[in-house]
Amino acid sequence: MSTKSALQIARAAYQPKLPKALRGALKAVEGEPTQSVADQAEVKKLFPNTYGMPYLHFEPVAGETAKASLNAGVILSGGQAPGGHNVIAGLFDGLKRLNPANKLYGFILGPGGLVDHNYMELTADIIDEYRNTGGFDIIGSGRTKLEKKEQFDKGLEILKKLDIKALVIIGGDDSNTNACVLAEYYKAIGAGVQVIGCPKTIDGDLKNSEIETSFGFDTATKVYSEIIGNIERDCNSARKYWHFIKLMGRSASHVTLECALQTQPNITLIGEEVEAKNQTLDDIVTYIAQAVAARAAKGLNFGTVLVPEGLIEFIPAIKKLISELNDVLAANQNEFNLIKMSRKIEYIVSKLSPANAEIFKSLPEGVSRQLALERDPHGNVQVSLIETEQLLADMVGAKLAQWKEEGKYNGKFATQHHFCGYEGRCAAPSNFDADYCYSLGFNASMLIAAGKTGYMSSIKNTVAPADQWIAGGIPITMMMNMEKRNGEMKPVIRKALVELDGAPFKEFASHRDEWAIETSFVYPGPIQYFGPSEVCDQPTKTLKLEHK
Ligand code: FBP
Repeated sequence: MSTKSALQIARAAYQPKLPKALRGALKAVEGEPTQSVADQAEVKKLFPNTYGMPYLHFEPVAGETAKASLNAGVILSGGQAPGGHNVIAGLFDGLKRLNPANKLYGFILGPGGLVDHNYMELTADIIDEYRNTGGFDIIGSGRTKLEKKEQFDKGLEILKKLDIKALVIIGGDDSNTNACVLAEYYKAIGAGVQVIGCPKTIDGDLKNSEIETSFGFDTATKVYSEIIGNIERDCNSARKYWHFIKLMGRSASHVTLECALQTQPNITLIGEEVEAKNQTLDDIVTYIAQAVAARAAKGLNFGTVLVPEGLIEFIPAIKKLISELNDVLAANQNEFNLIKMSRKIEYIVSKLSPANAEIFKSLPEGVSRQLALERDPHGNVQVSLIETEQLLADMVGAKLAQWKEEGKYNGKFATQHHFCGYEGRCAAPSNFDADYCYSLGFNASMLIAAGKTGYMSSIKNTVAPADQWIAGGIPITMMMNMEKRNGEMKPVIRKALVELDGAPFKEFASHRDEWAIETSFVYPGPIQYFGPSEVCDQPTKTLKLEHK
């Protein structure tokens, strides 16, 4: 029996669209020199060889650009995002167009594959199996942080052995920070290896004027919006549950905001707003309970609440606690590692300031464990493991029970909980992501051919049809600032959070009071891969509102 679905077979034949500039011979046109988004002096000092490089874009020229052959390597880094396979397919096709003798090697299971010399050659047969498919399974992904000179040198050994002259790192803000550090180091020692980044993450928080969106955001938000729409329709049919739906997005609330714009739920929490308004957990619970009570007064004992995964980190009091926890853990790492598991929490409480110790002790055990003990290799709190949706539903239930006793509320409140996260990260890429990713990868090969290093592949004008997209590159140092990590100031790419004066948030804010009380649900349905363009080729509402 075939191991492929009918859609997979039909989808394999899809030919992603490319911008005009990438279809034939091209030339690189350089723009103005750049500066980092903040802390210019510090970032410049740390990146003397790759700081301040100019923007560039490609323009079509007549003829063909033949190039001497070269080998390249590719790494998939961090969380999966739909379209990663197409970045690799675009990179492969671009390299082959430059010179059919070019070879592409994939490092297995993320940056660790480079350090551990775990790799495979990606041949045409392998690439063809993965065109237009979701997932990162072609070579796997991982979260190993590249930060030590020994790792860079170990990596260089295998790059030299395979005669690899360029490495493409496909990742989010942390992984592209790695790419930039690696580019700087290889340039400083004259290693002869270029490093190019590609903007990946479903979270949508790796963007700026030159990177309009990170890949995977389009597909993931469409998958989640389909699920939310289905839940809304069930909710509006049975009329007996409030559904609390947590959405992935480690820090920024872009995923939640986009899904809200697509599905018009009753309540949507946006972490960035919670922080700006200095809200407490109780403020959030009261806000939800008020909407539940207002709908109950109209006989509507059902509804939907969208909760961004990173909410907890935006609540100012908890943010302060996490920041002190980070310092405590960094300063006492050796002692902390020697302490028995059962005594770790007690140890942390003893080191915290009295105010933070009180907040820490007041949190449910699962949440305090997550904040203190279970971090990813970049030191991030693993918010996907914190059950915020359950926590909020329980707290809203308790508040409503209290209001009932006080005669302020007389409805029914039964809840269901959902987490839309992993189910969206490996979906078959939408047409937008299939085209965008292929272009990002193809464009990366052109940046390699142009001799660039420390650049991120950039495809702009993405609300226009693909042939009008603008291909080029931006220096990664441009996106950097200094932030505290593990107790030390480090250069990192600044995350793009939801802007409260940006068009997507304003659009949402202008409707939310009505959505809270009325039932204004929209049911987007599943991603369509074949059919009329207005159904199949729509970019996200966020992208359209940001680039009207
Ligand atoms: P990236 O930033 O690496 O793209 O990953 C994003 C993400 O999907 C977050 O939304 C989520 O919090 C996290 O990965 C989950 O991590 P893991 O896959 O390690 O459980």
